[in-house]
Amino acid sequence: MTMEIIGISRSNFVRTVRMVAEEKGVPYTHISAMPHSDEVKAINPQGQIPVMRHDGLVLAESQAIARYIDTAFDGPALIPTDPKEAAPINQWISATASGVDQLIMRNYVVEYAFHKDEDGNVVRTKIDRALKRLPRMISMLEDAVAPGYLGSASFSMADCFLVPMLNGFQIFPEGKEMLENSSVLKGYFDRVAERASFVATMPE
Ligand SMILES: N[C@@H](CCC(=O)N[C@@H](CS)C(=O)NCC(=O)O)C(=O)O
Repeated sequence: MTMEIIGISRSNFVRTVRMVAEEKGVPYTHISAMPHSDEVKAINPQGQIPVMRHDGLVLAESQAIARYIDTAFDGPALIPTDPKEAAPINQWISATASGVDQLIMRNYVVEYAFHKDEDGNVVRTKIDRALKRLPRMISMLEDAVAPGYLGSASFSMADCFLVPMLNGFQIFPEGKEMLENSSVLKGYFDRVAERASFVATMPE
């Protein structure tokens, strides 16, 4: 059975696991479904996307799905097999999927996109708080991508986690400005954005 990746294309974590599948050359069907829809809750009672179905296996959590795709199929390894080379990649997968996602996506991008008052204006409380903390995080990421990719000189699964977040970040004004003022991070983003896996997973 062809693997099914379930969740709307606008979700950064759905894009991450789709990028992993694209990088590996693994065929999959993308099924668009909102968080908390019946189709998603049938697999993940928490209602979060992405979820996945493959060959009798149903799975939630982007890290678990990405690691399954990376290890169950042929294709280039997205986490090095050498433990010392894998360690920083695993560190950055964990950091992006937790703290970086929380600040960039939940407290900035998602607030901009979805948190509106009754007149349709963006509610800026969390955004303004996030803006105070974002420069430090952007500076940390700027240092982390200095070798060429996130924590490494080679493309890896960690980049599949970070780049969909940066893509959301640069849609909104302060995010765009911060990225443009961070030349190393911007160069990194532009480089990864040229990859076929990024182009093929563009949100609809
Ligand atoms: N730990 C989860 C987080 C997934 C997540 O936050 N997905 C978002 C969309 S990008 C979602 O489903 N949000 C709805 C919610 O949290 O209720 C994972 O890594 O898969």
